Amino acid sequence: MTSLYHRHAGHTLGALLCLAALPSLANEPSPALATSTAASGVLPAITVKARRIPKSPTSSQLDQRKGLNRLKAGETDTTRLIEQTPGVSAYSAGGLSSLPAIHGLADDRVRVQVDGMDLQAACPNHMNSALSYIAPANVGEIKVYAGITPVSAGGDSLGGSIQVNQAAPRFADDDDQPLVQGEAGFSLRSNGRAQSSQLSATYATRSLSLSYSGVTGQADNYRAARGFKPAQAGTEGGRIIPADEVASSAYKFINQDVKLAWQHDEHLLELKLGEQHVLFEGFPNQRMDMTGNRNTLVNLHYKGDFAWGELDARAYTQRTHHTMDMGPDRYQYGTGMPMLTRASTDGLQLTASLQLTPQDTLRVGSEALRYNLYDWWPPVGGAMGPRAFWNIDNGRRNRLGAFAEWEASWTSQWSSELGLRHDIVHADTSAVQGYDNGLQATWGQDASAFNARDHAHTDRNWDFVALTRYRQDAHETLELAYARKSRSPSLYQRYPWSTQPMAALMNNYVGDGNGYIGNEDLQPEVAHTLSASAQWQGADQQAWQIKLTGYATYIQDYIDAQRCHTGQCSPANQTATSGFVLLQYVNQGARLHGLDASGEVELGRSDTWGRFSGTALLNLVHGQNTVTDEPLYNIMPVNARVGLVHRLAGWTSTLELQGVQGKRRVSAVRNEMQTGGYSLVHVKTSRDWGPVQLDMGIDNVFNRFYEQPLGGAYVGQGASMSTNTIPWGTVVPGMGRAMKLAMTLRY
Ligand SMILES: [Cu+2]
Repeated sequence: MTSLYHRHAGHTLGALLCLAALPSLANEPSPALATSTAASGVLPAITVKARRIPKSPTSSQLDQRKGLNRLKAGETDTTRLIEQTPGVSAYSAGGLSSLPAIHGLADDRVRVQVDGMDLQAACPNHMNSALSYIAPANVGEIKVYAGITPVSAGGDSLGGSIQVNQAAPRFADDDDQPLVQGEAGFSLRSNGRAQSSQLSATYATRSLSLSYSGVTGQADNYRAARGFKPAQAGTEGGRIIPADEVASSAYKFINQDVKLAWQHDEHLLELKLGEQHVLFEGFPNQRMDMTGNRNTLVNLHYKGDFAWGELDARAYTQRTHHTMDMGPDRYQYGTGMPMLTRASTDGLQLTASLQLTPQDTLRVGSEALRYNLYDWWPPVGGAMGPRAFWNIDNGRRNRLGAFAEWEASWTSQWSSELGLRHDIVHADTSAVQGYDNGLQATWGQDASAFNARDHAHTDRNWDFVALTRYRQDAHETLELAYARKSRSPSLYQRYPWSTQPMAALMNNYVGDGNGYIGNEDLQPEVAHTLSASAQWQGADQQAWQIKLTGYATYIQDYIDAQRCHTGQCSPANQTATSGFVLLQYVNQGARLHGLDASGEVELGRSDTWGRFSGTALLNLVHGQNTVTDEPLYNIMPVNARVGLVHRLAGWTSTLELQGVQGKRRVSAVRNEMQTGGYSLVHVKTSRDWGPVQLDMGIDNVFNRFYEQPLGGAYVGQGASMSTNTIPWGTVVPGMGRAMKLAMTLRY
């Protein structure tokens, strides 16, 4: 019997039927349980009615069957893999690390788990975001909960959850013949001369599996479709940067992973070791670049099936050393401007799923997370010395959470989910200092004011989810849900303390070029979301399907920003209607509502011409600050994609039209820039011969110029260290035409 985790075999049907009766969270049979039960050769004698409840319309899963391999080809930014998932958009950042947004809530407001680990950025600009730690080549599966997130996948987050996992370990079918598998591939992109390559190998017996994978990639700065700023040198006496070149957008990285897995009967134990080294990553919407990031991960995971249910346990640890400085396209000021971050994350998770009755599943779990951050800027002389500037010294943000989730299947049509979760989030930090506390007006006063107060904060957050699902028949599923979700402020919202403009400018993770100052009095954000979804599909799922989700969220104490009016902030800063400004985080309120629609329809099929289908995706989101009555910052305007897909003899070809409305609703407090509407055409084709996969494509076929609505302010070259020494008013443009080629060999 084929063992494991990568294949559903037909003769595990008995086990699958049993599982199908258990309305598991994702409503998908667990291959682990299925195959290991079958592998033991004895199918349990359980009499149940197979009652398969369809997947929730608000969750999306991307895997090999859904064309993940084609999306991955040539991509180096994992967030971009989910850009076509309903409800998802992405803040632009560096070439490896866009920040995901779900229903207008981005970054820290989305819970991101990489291989089950809660990772977070350790940088005042969020350069090393959670998803930047896994290269697309290593991704085996992505699950996105848009909006309503079960409490087991939530906690300390508002917008939704993204779970990205490597491929499950593979084992040999029998003892005599070990499994030897591997993959090698490369990709090229014309724009920015990007290239990447990957290599992976697995050796496995029936019970042991050992894998290695390495991915490396690099790119030069990319080009927009036309000039968008004057051609001039970026650094003192440096080369002239052409008018269409997006400075500080190059990157270079190496990721390596080793995985060891052991299986015995219904038990699986996995140990993953990962090391990521980013040698350089430019950030055109930040005032500095990442000049190095070393990240080490150790991830131990156990999963077992017992008579009473399933147990899942995980322990992991992460160490990050991050350095920022002025990249080659910026002023060096004679000394550069080093900024260092060191962070550690340690996590423990334990979840048990209990099958109370054939109709009821109870899931209980607990999680502990310890996060520790040091962020300091070594002295460079002048007013920036003789000591180091401590932005956050020994910042701590620890979390302890527990949840219970009950899924019940009432009739063959009605099912429900109820979840309750409690998280205690404790944050604290040590005293700070400026470069020279003797310079009272510049560093000393702000530092003294910060050091005079207590920095410990303990938040007790409650989450609650209630969901009911009605499945009319195989063709129609309706879902109605309410969720209350809470999130405590991050360290970078609470603790950055300096109102000195340069220091404040360094604390910015939204890419708008402004400076930000923390606020110790912030309260946790609490979101109330009402969501209604429907999914309809034809008898043959390939014939057609439509998914619709409408939602409304009200967020109490939403953390927005107000103009800084204390310390060194000038009176002019409070009234400026253009230019970059200094802001301070503040609790206000927000209301968001929107609609995601997606669908697929078969247009025609013939033996000679193959199969034609059409795909469509539409996202609408509207966000308003309820205190200032202003639009929220960085809300994606109405956007749609329409695709024509052709499949014939192993070829899959796509012609796609992407349309985005202009961004007219902007946040005045941030002097957010408007962007114009645009439409782009992309084509690609992929041929899968089994052992060989070939991908070719052209993005932005007609080389249209466009401003990215979530691209942020262009501050990628020149004298980026002071507030308005670089021109305000330029949005980071999207990439001009790019030809792509990727080839993957599997053995
Ligand atoms: Cu950084």
